[in-house]
Amino acid sequence: MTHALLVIDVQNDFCPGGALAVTGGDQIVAGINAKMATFDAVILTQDWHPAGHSSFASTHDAAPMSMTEMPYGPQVLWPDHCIQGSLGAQFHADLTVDRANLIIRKGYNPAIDSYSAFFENDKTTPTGLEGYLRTRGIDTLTLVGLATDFCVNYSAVDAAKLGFNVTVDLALCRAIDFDGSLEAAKAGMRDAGATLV
Ligand code: VGL
Ligand code: ZN
Repeated sequence: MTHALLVIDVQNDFCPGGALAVTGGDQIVAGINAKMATFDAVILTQDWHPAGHSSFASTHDAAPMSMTEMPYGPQVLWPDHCIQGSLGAQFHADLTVDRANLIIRKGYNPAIDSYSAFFENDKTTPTGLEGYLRTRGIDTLTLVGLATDFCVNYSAVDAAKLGFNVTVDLALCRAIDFDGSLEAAKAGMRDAGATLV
């Protein structure tokens, strides 16, 4: 077994004070750092949107957290967040970024959002992470980070569908929890075959 820690989007905009703040998002940083040493590999994801991204409410003159229909399906319209090069897009200052073997950026395609670390929201455009994991012989993943009900959820479901052994450490995740999204995400991750601890 080769076991990687996949740290999802521990960035300033998802922490208190950020543009899309997740309650308690900063509380998981020390615990994530402490875990890193016990894994064969550490991989970070970084939400990385161009200004004017199609997932931003401002791009559509719509209200943040409203829904829209994209060619690939329904899409939540978010406040502007994690704009490439901005302070909000940087990792939380206390995250031990130096331990990362790989940093994978996602959401850079202007027309398609990307919650999952594996595929954009069209569910077909790959990020390349699967190839990295397979060529390194990594077969087992533990997921932590932000937000439980969006990017952690989509990443865990895709990883399980791709055949990786997946554990989600909920104590080291925090949720947006919007419209029942957290309970739905937990059920969906379990259904996909992920283990929630
Ligand atoms: C995320 C909404 C938009 C996340 C990213 O990291 O969960 N959520 N972009
Ligand atoms: Zn985003």
